[in-house]
Amino acid sequence: MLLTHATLATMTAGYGLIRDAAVALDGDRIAWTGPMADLPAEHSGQTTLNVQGRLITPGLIDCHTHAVHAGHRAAEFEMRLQGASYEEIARSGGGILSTVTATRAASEAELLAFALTRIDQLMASGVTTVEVKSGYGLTVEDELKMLRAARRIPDRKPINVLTTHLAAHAIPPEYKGKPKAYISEVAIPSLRTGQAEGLIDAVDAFCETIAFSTEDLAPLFAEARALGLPVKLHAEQLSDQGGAAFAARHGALSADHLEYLSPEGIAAMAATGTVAVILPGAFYTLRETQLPPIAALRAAGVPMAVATDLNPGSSPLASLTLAMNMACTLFRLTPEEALLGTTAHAARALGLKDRGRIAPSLRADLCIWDADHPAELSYRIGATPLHARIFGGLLVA
Ligand code: DI6
Ligand code: FE
Repeated sequence: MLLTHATLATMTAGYGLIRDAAVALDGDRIAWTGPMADLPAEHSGQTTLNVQGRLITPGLIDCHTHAVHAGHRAAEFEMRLQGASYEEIARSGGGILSTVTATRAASEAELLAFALTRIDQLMASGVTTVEVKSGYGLTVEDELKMLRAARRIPDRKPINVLTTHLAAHAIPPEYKGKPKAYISEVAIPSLRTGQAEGLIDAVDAFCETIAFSTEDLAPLFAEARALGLPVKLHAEQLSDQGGAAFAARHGALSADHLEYLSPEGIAAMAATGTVAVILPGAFYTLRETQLPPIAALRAAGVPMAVATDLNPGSSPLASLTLAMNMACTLFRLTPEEALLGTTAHAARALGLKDRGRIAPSLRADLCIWDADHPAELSYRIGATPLHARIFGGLLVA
């Protein structure tokens, strides 16, 4: 296929904007891109789609979601509106643990069906690659069930899925007060089995007073590295636990949330090239007031990604373009940073080198937007100006 008359945001250097551009595809790869005037003759005979000046960007990448889970937590939303905090709800056995109860009761097929609705919503905002975490099973079998459900999503929808093992998300009631035993008896065994079954792309954990300390997590991250799996971490979301620096010491792909990130954490991330994944949906939902240190991350040259954190508790947000809007308005990212955050930098947060930009040999995952400038994607609130997606070289709408 040959796409012509496009406004192209290649995301190769900033927006990498090219007007009157063409993109030639070869199977599921990009073969050529540049100004139409420079189109090599070999591509001019291909099946042509004239996009009539519309904006084309790389397919968006949502690099942090909990899209596989059962149930919802609208009752907690009401409790928070009456003054209860996220931590209070978690400590009284609600929060993540209420989703654990619902997820344990669901079958793999049910979890897949629940996820597909959410995946449809993400795709409608332009997502072509999504990361999905486990973390609501908290037994070996239930964690594997979540990962298997996530891995089945691409059989049903035109989207790429990367799966992250997040057994260290919360301490289940049967291990209350025994985080180290939970890590050695559930988290590590589920990691080993999941890796043996080829179900895991990365390992994540929740480092927080209501979850795990860096000391609890050290054996899990050591095991991940022994298995050759990259790590990432929910760090400094509600308090500064030194999580980002701990993650960076383990060569983490990303540290995520980061509202309470310290200067030392920023320096550690900058030194290892760890991506800062910012999650404005959780900030918004929890009415957090501590802003992540965006200006300092920018000054230190830490790449920033933006994701939905789609989950039933702290971020029931299923639009990646709305996450971009929130990142700009709440956190003062520029629209260019927001789009880099859902393309090139999101790919990096997942360790992917074959997508997130428009350039020869990369995957032909693209979005065609009813927009003429990329800033429009962040500027609109809850609008989905998506015209069509191209997934693996095929027009999938
Ligand atoms: N931080 C979050 O924002 C999500 N997980 C985490 O560690 C919330 C998950 C939930 O509340 O269900
Ligand atoms: Fe999360």
